[in-house]
Amino acid sequence: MPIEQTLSMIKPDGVARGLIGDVIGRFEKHGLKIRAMKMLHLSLEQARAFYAVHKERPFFDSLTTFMSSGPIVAMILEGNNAIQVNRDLMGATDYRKAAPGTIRGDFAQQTGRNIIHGSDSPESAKREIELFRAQGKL
Ligand code: D4T
Repeated sequence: MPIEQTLSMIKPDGVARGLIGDVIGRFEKHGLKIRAMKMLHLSLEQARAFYAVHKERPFFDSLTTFMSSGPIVAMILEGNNAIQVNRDLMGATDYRKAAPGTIRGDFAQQTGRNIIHGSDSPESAKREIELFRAQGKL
C-alpha cells in the first residue's frame, strides 16, 4: 500500500461547533499521522483559489464565502492510502448520504456546512498541499 499525504481542513462550521478534537482524534486512531497543522483564516481570494475547480458551479460563491467566514484547521495527513482512508472517514459530500460513523454522517446538517474537506485524488492532494506550502501556511 502506498504511503500518501493528503490535505485536510476542518471547515469554519467544524471549528465553531467545537469538533476539532473529535475530528483529529478520529484521524489519529485510524493511523493517519498529522505531519503539519495550523489554525488559520482564509481570505475570500484564497478560498476562491483553493476551490477554483468549482468556479462554474452554482454553489461557488456560497462555498467560498463560507470557507472564508471564520477560522479553519488545515492539516497534512500521512499514511497508507491516506487519501482514500481520509475520504472514508469523512463520509459522503451530501450529508443525507453520509453513513453513520463517518464525520459527516455523525455531524453534518447541510451539504454546504459539511465540517471537513479532504483531497479527492493524488493530483488534488499534490496541488492542495503545494498551495498551502507556497503561501507559507503549513
Ligand atoms: P470538499 O471539496 O469540501 O472536501 O467536498 P467534497 O470533495 O466532498 O465535495 P465537492 O468537491 O463536490 O464539493 C465541494 C464543497 O462544495 C459544497 N457543496 C457541494 C455545496 O455547497 N453544494 C453542493 O451541491 C455540492 C455538491 C460542499 C463541499
